[in-house]
Amino acid sequence: ARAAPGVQVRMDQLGFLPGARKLVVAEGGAPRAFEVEREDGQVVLRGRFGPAVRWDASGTRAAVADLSALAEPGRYRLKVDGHPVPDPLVVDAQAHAGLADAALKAFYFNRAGTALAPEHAGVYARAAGHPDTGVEIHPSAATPALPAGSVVSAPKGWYDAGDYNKYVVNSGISTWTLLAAWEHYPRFFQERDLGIPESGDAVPDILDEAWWNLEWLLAMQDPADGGVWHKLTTLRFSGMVMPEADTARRYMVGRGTAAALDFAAVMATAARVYAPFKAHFPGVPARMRAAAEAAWRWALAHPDLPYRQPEDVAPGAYGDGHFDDEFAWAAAELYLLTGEAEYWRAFERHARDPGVPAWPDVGALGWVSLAHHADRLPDDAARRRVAAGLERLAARLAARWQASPWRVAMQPEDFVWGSNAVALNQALMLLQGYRLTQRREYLDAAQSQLDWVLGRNPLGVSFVTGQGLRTPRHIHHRPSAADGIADPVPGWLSGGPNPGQQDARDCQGVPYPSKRPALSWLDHECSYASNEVAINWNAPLVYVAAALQALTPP
Ligand code: G3I
Ligand code: 9MR
Repeated sequence: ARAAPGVQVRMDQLGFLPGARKLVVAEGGAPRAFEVEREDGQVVLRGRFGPAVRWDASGTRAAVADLSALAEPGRYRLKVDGHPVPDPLVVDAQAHAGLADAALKAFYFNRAGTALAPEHAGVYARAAGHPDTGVEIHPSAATPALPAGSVVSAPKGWYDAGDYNKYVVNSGISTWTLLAAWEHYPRFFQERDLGIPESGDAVPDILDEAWWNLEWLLAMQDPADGGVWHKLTTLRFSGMVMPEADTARRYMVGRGTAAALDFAAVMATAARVYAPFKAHFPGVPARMRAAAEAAWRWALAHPDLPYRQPEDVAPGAYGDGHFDDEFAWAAAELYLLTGEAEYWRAFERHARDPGVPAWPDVGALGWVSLAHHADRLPDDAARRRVAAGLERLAARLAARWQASPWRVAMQPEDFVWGSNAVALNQALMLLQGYRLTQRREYLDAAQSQLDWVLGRNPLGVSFVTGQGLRTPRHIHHRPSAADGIADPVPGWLSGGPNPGQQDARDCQGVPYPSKRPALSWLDHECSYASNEVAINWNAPLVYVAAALQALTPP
């Protein structure tokens, strides 16, 4: 949004909560003064921009203005050095509520093994695909009890991303993040109505949605020995077709330590979270506890078994060779569920200081659960250690935010495949710092991270389909590409800028605009490395949108 010649003003395109820290960024030039006008032309706020500072990740200069004094809901006009900014400035008491709903509804749109009805999916209604009732055991997953070629059933679950496969490792962190959102902000989610088939039943929609995936996850465990299959997949990626048109044979591929422990962690979390709803969910929590314990025992017997992608399997490896973080996470959740000292000792043995979570790095998830249930920890020393670990991380991220020309904790090296989710998982960890200390700067920094993905970035794009003024149109998402509808399926977070450009060969003739970390994004279907969507990226979007809506003081 251009203001003065050469100056672009970037801000959160969904608007600000009345009580939020409200930062906007002007890029290019050296803007000085701003004013904010009401729709009737009356000036309600005047102020000055900070200095214009160059940022390596974008190669441009940015200046920040703080409009936090603007607390009255409404639509305003921002002027920079007298020039009106085209985008409206919005203050809205529900600024992030619809975003949280849409981001959660996206999971419904990615349900496998079911038709989406028009009353729930609107124009995105579609036929069922991938029943997954006859899944073949691949040689990489064979055991004496289930040799290669035998057939098992594992229906439901969410498609991982823009592809149609189902991967335990990535599903684990995604499901946990939704369950954590519920545990931390129950009042927010209790009131939401997503318009999914289960809406209106005795259970909050977020738990109904997560249940769809948990049922599948349960079926990914080999009942014979507690081992967990790494993934359920075709041997090659399908074309860009609708689910029902992808009829290639599906396989259980691999077994490994990461899948078993991620599974154990999520099942232990679910046993805890769903316990109050056990009348509604058959066999909970006993079934999940047993599944978690069996997977844990399997992992103890196979403590260092990385997933290795077989030669004849192309899709998503989600391979990871370091298991301390998975052990720490599973141990933490199993400790909270059972209170058994064995699990606490395992947590202490494996836990490293928490970092920003990602699918290969899940240690922090255990810390977050422990902090939320601090009353269940063995003693005060344990409580202090957990709180201090989370606070140190929040302080580190807040310092980066404070020092950044864009007021964002993202560093040039954070621009990896799925960088928008890095930004949101940074926010998730800042929010843990805020929940522990009530230090306002942690909340403000988390807000900035959400602002970043919603438009306060050098591309001026709000990266969530259908949420904002300039949003992705051509995500790498098979249903969005194949359904014949111009608008992509709504509520999906695009992966975001990624200078790795690992899709360059598939995007020949569609050049990326830039190699700069924060600019390397392509709104084209070919760009799975910058414009795909994924459940593990949408989950922290749900969490952060709900958290800011719930935690920001009025
Ligand atoms: O582990 C190395 C690290 O040691 C190194 O410092 C770093 C430098 O770039 O790279 C790290 O590996 C990266 C790996 O993710 C782990 O973070 C790779 O470069 C990077 O290419 C890899 O990207 C993953 C991508 O699949 C390719 O495997 C993404 O994280 C992951 O989100 C993405 O997931 C795909 C699934 O495979 C298939 N379904 C869609 C989904 C989303 O695109
Ligand atoms: O569609 C696939 C996407 O989900 C993955 O993230 C990506 C990387 O593993 O691969 C995509 O599939 C492409 C394949 O890797 C190469 N040929 C083109 C495929 C689809 O455009």
